Amino acid sequence: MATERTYIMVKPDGVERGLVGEVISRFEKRGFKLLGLKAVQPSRAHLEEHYGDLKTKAFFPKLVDYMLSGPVVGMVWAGKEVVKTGRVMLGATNPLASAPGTIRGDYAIDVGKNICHGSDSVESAEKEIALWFPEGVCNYSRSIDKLIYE
Ligand code: RTP
Repeated sequence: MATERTYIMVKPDGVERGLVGEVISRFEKRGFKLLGLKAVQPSRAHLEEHYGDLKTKAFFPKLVDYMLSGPVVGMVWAGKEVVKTGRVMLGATNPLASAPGTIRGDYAIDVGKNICHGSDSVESAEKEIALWFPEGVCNYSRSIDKLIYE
């Protein structure tokens, strides 16, 4: 059975605020497996492709400018239902609607500075992984999985 993967990205505000370790730590401690990790300063064209579905939204130019304001840290995590669970761990898009205990609910206030991104479906996760990690990511087995999965 193929393991589900998701693309999680700490946005420029999260990087500058020193929250990269916090985001990694939460996914690690939950039991998900890290397959890829890198800091990048993406181009405008790259971001416009990543957020292609949002091109017609009024906030699109502001979103791209915000994402261009500094480096981002992209990561690929794997595990059971990691796409859906990853979104739950991030919290609602608008931080003020995010539950305490989620990343956005604990660390953010405004929607335009919401710290992190998480793929919203298995299909978009695979597209985003191909876009952000064209060189590919790791694949390995872990002995600790027997302590995490029944
Ligand atoms: P993401 O892709 O970053 O995980 O966010 P999402 O699916 O929860 O939300 P989406 O609707 O795809 O929006 C992408 C990002 O655009 C910014 N945004 N600004 N009204 C606004 O000003 C507004 N709405 C959304 C946020 O940074 C959001 O994460």
